[in-house]
Amino acid sequence: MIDGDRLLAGLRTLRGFGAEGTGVVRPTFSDPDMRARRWLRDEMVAAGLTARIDGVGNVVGTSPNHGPALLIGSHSDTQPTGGWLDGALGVVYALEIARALLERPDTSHLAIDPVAWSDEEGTYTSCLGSRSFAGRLTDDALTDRNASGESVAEAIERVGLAGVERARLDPARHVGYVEAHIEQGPRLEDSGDLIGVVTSIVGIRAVRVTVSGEQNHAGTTPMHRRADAGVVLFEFGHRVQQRLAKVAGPATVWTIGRAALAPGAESIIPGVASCTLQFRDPDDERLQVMEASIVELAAELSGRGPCTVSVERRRAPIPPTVMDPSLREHLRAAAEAHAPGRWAEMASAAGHDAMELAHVLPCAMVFIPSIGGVSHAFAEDSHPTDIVRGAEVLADATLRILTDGHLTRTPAG
Ligand code: HGY
Ligand code: MN
Ligand code: MN
Repeated sequence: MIDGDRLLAGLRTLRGFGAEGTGVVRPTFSDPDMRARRWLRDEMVAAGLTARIDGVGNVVGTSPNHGPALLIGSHSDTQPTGGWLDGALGVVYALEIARALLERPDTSHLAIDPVAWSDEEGTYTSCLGSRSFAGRLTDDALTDRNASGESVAEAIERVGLAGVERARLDPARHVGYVEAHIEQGPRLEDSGDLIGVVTSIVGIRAVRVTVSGEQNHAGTTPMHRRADAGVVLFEFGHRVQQRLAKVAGPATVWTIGRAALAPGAESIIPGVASCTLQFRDPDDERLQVMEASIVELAAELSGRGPCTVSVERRRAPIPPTVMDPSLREHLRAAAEAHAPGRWAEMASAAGHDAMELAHVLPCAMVFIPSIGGVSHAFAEDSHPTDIVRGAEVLADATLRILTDGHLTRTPAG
């Protein structure tokens, strides 16, 4: 149903915006990101849709056909040093499926609205675009900043989107959202499965741990007179590993992804030290227990001294998200049709825009294998045959969804 060569060519073109070696550097609102969004908008128009970049950077395509319409997409921004398929795969699938169905006389009446979300990766604030589209973006998020201190609002101004209307879900038109994504893990490749039908997306919590001590001279300050924030942060990092391992389940993960010592000079005892600590699990109660044990450890270290240790949430907790059963049924049928006996149902250990959209719309996701299970790295890759097959599965499921006589709006949550 889809044009595999055109699909792969589109992915390679999108890769070109911010390409570095085999990877991509296309953080939200960067020059390559905005050039990519303009290219996607123009491609959607060339495919016969209307399309625009909205007030938070979403590229939203609208079919010329009346609803019911299926939203298909993913994000086109990347991690600071990202892979070429994370997000991009689902965006180019959406473009290809919208184009292919409009080209065929027997499907040209169906409504597919493709979308490229803004800042799923959280360069400024995670899932910025899908939160906005779902009506879940609060004004305080516009003050969130990227690593160089620019706020969302300042970035929107800088790229010329200030005052541009933000696109919103049309409940009378949109009946569901489906997203294809690389698995970003080793599960499919290890099992030899070619397609993953997502059952749920893990819950995600993230805190910032800040240790406050006393900045002083690294030579003249006797060891017993120090309040070295760095030493306490490293102790926290070591002990939290042990604490969390005790409460972890089979799918629990946690990561200290960023740490800083201030002022960060070789001959100065750090007065302040901080790190991010992100943790994920399919079970929200376990996430609650994990957060409580992190706070408890911080309190113990503070009580012992000589530094104080504080824990603050970096963002509102994201609960586990269950995918819509009826949309999933169509994905299962399409997977069996294109990868008979070689597909699996699985939870997503990565976060996705569907976490936000599932509050207002039935959502479902489909995965293709990642080579070596690698992602969020320049080495991220998938086999071209797997890429094309994934698009065929999503196109087939799209047809099943839009021709399913029982299609009704049953927004989850
Ligand atoms: O971190 C995640 O799970 C997503 O790739 N942003
Ligand atoms: Mn990602
Ligand atoms: Mn992603």
